Amino acid sequence: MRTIRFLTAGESHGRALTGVLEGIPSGLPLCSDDIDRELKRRQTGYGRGGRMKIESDRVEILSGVRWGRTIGSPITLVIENKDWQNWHEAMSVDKQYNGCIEPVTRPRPGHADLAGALKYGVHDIRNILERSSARETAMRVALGAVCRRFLLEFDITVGSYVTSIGSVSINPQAKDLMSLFKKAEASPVRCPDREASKRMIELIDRALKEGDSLGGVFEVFALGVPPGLGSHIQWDRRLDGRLSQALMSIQAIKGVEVGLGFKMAERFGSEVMDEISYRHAEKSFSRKGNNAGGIEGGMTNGMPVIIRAAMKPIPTLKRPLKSVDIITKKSVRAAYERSDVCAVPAASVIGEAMMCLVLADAFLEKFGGDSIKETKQNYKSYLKSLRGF
Ligand code: EPS
Repeated sequence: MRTIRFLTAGESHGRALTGVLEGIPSGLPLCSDDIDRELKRRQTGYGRGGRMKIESDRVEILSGVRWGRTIGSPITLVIENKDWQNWHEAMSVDKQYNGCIEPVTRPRPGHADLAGALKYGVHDIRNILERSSARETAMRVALGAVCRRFLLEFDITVGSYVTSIGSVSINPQAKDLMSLFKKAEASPVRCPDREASKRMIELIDRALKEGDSLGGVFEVFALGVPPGLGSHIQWDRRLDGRLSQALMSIQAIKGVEVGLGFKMAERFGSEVMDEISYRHAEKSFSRKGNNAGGIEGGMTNGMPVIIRAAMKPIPTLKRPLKSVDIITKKSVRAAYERSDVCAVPAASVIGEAMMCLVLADAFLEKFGGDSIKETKQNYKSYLKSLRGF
């Protein structure tokens, strides 16, 4: 990331999650409702465990905003963990509580547990799992919501929908991404197809009954993105690479595709390239299809940006898999603490947040500006130059 930088901090059962976001220009209207709305979207979704009944995430803005507008300084956000009241001794920073809770010694296959314990030299896996937990994504969504608010000033909107959970999948053909999004917003599993939603819910119920878990696939899109974000000139400037990294960094994501993705590799070139035409009336180039997912040569091409991500099933299983106790070295079953059965609907909202963070960064890289007014002037002049191209 270049113009936008951010860090998150906080443990899953610690006192709070904290985030610092730097690079948002001054003058952007921003209030906690803009962020809380997104936090709420992340918390809904069929298949979550008991924790979501405890948490009702709300943000507090600690810096970077004055009288409802950003002032250009780092924006600090805090989300308190309500579950902290049950964990304040077990997760205390104070050494007097040392040993007040049994250490976690049975690593879960597929989780960060064992690799983290080996790497950080700890014999209590809690020191690893507390930070590797997807609880951290609440803060990513909060930071992404600030970027979403920024993108809105430029009529860029970001949405998502779930296309599969376990073996139940849909192949959305609709060209109107916004209508898919609206339907997904009304579905408990964020799937635009009502029939498939029902089957997904049934499958989640089955997994719950069997002490198992499920993954799935979701698509994130951005509308209104101008051509020219990202660049072909260097590997780390390519927007598809930057978006892929951002999506892949979400806990449990194992695959990312841009546009037609892997399917493109199965076809002839003549079948998959999006042919170019020119609309004289509007003085703009256009495409019939969007197999490229809005990105060519690492740059946006003016079509909707579409990226797809695959989430593996959650590794915390009620019917635990075989593992080894890291102290006794004896064969055991992995540890189980309350967990989600399926978090794909939530992951799609997190995917939107990551898309917002990357697009805001690429947008500011291209148009600059220390105030929203300045960024808007720069943007307007670029759009004018495109019409005169
Ligand atoms: C998570 C395990 C569960 C999830 C948690 C992520 O938490 P707990 O162990 O406290 O029951 O609910 O997700 C969240 C708390 C959240 O806000 O998304 C894990 O191990 O990754």
